[in-house]
Amino acid sequence: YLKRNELNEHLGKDEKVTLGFAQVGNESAWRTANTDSIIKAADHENVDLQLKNAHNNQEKQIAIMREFIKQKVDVIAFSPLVEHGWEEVLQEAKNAGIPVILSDREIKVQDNSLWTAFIGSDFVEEGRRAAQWIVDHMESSKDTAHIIELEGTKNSAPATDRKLGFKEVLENHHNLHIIDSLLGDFTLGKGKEMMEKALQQFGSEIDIVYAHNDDMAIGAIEAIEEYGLRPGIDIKIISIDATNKAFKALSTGKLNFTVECNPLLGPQIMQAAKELKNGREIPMRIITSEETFTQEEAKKEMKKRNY
Ligand code: GYE
Repeated sequence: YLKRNELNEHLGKDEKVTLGFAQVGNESAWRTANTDSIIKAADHENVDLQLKNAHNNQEKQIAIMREFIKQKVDVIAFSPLVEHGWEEVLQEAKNAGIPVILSDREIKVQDNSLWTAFIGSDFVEEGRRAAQWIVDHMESSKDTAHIIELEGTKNSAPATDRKLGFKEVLENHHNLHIIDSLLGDFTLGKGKEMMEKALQQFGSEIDIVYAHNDDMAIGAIEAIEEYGLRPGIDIKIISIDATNKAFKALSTGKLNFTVECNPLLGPQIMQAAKELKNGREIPMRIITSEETFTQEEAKKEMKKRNY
């Protein structure tokens, strides 16, 4: 009888892949949808998935990757907490002959042969889109607007790039000022806490909140309501992700705009893992296409959005 490999070859089928996935944490609704997508896609694609969570701790994430290397998984994928500090563990994976996929967040390393592919979004573009909405919705181009920025995890690719893209557009509009940038860590709780702080300091001087994700925007909405102002009216709010809770807030007029960031990366990750396991080349950067949503558009799309 034929052994499994031979049988696969005989049938023209690929070998089963073992994928070690080091998820970054549970910080947001986006992340929950992302994790679900990975689990479902692995199941659907018959991938042997080892999924571990680093709870937003880089050391933990590195330790998880080392475990995967020890286990000799076929492919490692991870969503890097921050951009720097991965050289050592990636070199270990490379020495062990294990290809590494960057899931949703990019990294900064000298040697780009340390990773194989990135699957995710263009965060700089997301930041630009958020700022463009403000530019397009200012009553007069001479009106000044005071903006509070709620930033995601410090030194993470989405926080750095969403800030960059936003600032790039603002540079041509000197009437739009970021009066403070506060670290909200991509969580609802921290977003709320930082918004409370901003309100204490600036009160109704604040015209706009730019949140790097929906969860922090929802936190800001709560803080603004408790402060006695109307979110979406007295203070405009824009965010990134376009999750179901953002659609709800848009439909009730409490959020003004959200820029989509697609968390459903599971199918592409499984596809890439299979290709790598079977010795085929894959593109280095796979960027997902995305939309933006106004209050009217959110009302129409809400039912279709199940994360
Ligand atoms: O936008 C945010 C999450 O890395 C794209 O991380 C991801 C971001 C996402 O916590 O909600």
